[in-house]
Amino acid sequence: MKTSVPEPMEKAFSKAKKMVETAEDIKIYSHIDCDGITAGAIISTMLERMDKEHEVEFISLDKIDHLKLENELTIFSDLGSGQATEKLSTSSSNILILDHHPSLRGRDFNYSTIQGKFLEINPLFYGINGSHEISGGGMAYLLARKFGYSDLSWMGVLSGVGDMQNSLSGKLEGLNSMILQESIQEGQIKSINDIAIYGRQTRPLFVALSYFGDVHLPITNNKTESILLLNKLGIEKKNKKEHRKLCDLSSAEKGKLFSELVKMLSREVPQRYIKHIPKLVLADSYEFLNEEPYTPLRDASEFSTAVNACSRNKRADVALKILKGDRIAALDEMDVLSKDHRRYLAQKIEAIENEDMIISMENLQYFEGNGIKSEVIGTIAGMILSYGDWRKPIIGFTQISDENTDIKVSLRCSRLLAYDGIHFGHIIRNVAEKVGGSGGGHSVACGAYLPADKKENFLKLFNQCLNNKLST
Ligand SMILES: [Mn+2]
Repeated sequence: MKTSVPEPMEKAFSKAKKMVETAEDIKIYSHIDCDGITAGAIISTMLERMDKEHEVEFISLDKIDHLKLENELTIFSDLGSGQATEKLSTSSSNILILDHHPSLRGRDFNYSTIQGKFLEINPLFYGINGSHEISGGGMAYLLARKFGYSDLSWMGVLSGVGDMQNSLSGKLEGLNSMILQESIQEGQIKSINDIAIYGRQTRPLFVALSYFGDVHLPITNNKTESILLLNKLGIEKKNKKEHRKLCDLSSAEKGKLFSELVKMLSREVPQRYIKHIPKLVLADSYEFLNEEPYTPLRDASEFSTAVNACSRNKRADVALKILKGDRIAALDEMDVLSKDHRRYLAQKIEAIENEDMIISMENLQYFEGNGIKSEVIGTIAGMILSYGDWRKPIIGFTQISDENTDIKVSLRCSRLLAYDGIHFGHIIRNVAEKVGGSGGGHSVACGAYLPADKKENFLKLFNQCLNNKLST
């Protein structure tokens, strides 16, 4: 079935289009993560093409309450729904929200107290799931599309991947898949059902393999074992001098690798999970055909890491330039930021591993971030998942920022738990709210914000909540 934008939602975007057309001076606040930065790039490109005066600023959620709106039109993108943005309205500034997170304002919200024009477009108002059917960048693209800019669809795909919208099923679904199809039609993307290892274009295959999967295998974090595995399968490690990457493999070679990974996983998990294993080994990947092969921009997943590397270093401006087409100056800067990002992640992970920082409770495992930047606590939780016990989720804690002592929490778990029907995004929201925080997200990747002194309480409740839910 072909997915399309529901009629009432199309109407809302038509209204949004008018708001943009009639405004001469526009400010965009977008979220400072891969999805938000890409959303900002879509809107900025769109406005530039229309010769509209505008400014983009990337912010974290805690900044929103303190904003003063001074422009004729303010666009909140990938944020704004979960905040009391209506309180910011003035008679001289209109507000447009394009978000996909749960909204504080339901359909029956009383808008009469708002002074200027206020339009909030959120997929949840139209029965569309905001965690796997459309991202913040996807929402931005649906607006750009109203102006005929379907060539920006590739960025809608990038933001969906950056937001981990495909994390559970391994493919883009719903409106995400509609946006993907438009991008394929534009000749920008090739979608390939491929082995689900990270680093298709840039990582030597034996390295990429050592990071495979959310269940601990002999090859996990073990490059020697990875090399032995490739030898055993008769897969060449090098093309002449260069290490081969996943994208260099023939389909026969990929087939051999697929069967072997399925076999290895089957030895590690209980019988009833075996039917899910192929879903862990294969996923759709998205290749940007206009980007150079063997660069991090060629593969959507690697591109999104590069954008995150910029945001972690508070250099969203670099990512914005690249997204808007700068492939020279900004690319060198991004390269440096990416190397630094990888080094940072490796150091933190090594520390967690060497110092045995993963603490196990009955139903969960956690680690104290000890200064890990809040922007990457989720990435790190995901990367150390395979060091721990795949039967339990792993939770990382860190302070939000130097100035803000509240806690950011990130959870990652094996997809096998989600196939069992556990939705950690829902659980984390409930538990966080019980201790005076907020949270949400996907079933296998989610997070929360907690008051500074609520960590112990949160852990206790979370652990209790999982009693009898996890398999043994
Ligand atoms: Mn988002």
